[in-house]
Amino acid sequence: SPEQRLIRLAEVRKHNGKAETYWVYRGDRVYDITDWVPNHPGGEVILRAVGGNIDPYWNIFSIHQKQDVYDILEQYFIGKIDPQDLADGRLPSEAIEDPFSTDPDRHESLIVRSSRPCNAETPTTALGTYITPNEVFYVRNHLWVPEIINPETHTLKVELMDGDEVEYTMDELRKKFNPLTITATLQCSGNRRAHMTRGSRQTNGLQWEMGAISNAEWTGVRLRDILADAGVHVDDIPEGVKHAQFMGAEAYGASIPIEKAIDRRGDTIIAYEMNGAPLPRDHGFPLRVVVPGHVAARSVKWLNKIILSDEESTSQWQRRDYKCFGPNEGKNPNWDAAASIQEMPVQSAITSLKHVGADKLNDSKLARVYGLEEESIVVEGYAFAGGGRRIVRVDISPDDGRSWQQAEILPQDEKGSKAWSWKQWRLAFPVRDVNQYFLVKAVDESYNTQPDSFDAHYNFRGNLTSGWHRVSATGSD
Ligand code: MTE
Ligand code: MO
Repeated sequence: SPEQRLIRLAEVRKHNGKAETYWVYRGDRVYDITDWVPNHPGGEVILRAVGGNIDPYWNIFSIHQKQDVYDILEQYFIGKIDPQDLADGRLPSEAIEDPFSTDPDRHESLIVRSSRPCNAETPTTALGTYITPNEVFYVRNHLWVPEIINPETHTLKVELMDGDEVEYTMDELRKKFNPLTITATLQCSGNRRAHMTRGSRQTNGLQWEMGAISNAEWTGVRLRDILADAGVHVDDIPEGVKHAQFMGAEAYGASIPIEKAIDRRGDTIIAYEMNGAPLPRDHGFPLRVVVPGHVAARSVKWLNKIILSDEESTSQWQRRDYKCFGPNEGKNPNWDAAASIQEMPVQSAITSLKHVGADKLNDSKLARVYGLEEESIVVEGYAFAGGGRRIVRVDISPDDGRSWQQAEILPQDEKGSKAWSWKQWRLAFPVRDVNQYFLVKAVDESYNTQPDSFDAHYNFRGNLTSGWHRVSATGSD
């Protein structure tokens, strides 16, 4: 019986990604998972682990650390590691091939929150620019950047409900479909999480300040057109087709409701260019989906497969994260019951305070732009709303909420069917009207606005932080 069978480590190693049958071990138990591989929800990334220990991978892909997954694995149990291979009764610790070694170089001004995987904010000065230059666009990677993908051979597969697959080369995508350029802001659901932590209490996750958001012009082809070409009746979607799932080459995955995928004015595109250049490696080279107005987690990078399905993506980033909870819900909430984040709520932040002293009124550009007549502070920032809802008003208080004024929203030439991009705004206050704290809150065209306290929308994951941004008149927040 398998419980009695002893297997040498060297034997396990032979059943690696190049073999015909695939083995892994977890603890001292060995499994032949050959039959499971085609069913693995995360795709072929599982082949990285075969021939060795699964634990280091499950530490990275933590969705596996639960009973149902252990139960599946147990079905493939074939024997135990031979005690001869144990040192001091323990398995030798196994170094896995460093998947981050081929990550690209990055611009030195990015504010790095974690380096492996790379998570880096746009520097605050660049948040004042309408179009974020590619090299300072924030980077949010859950895993490694897939090794340089050859755009000549890269393909996009579309799997239909009946299991049929249609495949497109990069060349076909460019030639067969009309290109579309949209200006769209991407924002991580964790943007401003550090503000929630400071304004309420500890939250789990990367402690982003206000730079997990950036804006770019994306060029690609409409997902709607690709689906139509693949044989989907985009104007009369069958009842059972509910979600478009996206898979990235490194094993990340997410999905959006089918309505967003096929909406002619929804502008969901399969992009190959960012600000007129091929997508940089960090941002999905050679292909990513851009789902404007939705949380950036759905804009899957290094896209290689789209699956139409009656259910959401089974990835941990759809099912176990990028969800929000009540202030009281602790660290073991009912994940399945919570809705996946899709469209973003209203957001705004103060990105700069510029002091114009009385001595500079005659010779500073700021003083001329604003027609300043006395010592003043110029406040600048961004505002953004999801779902293509336009920002219609930005309210600024120079005195911690006692009085308010409306900022000037800068007009911008934005491309796309709806308001997919952030707005830059600014306003000047005479120093004598300023009292301790500046506040900002924005309003979208549906008159949605932002909560005034972090406690009110506290959630232990610190997702969708959108409380009024409060900044000390001396610059700290
Ligand atoms: N796509 C893949 N393949 N892998 C990822 O880790 N991260 C997602 C999304 N798409 C991710 C991905 C998240 S959470 C965010 S916020 C955005 O990409 C970040 O996009 P950016 O790095 O281009 O700013
Ligand atoms: Mo994100």
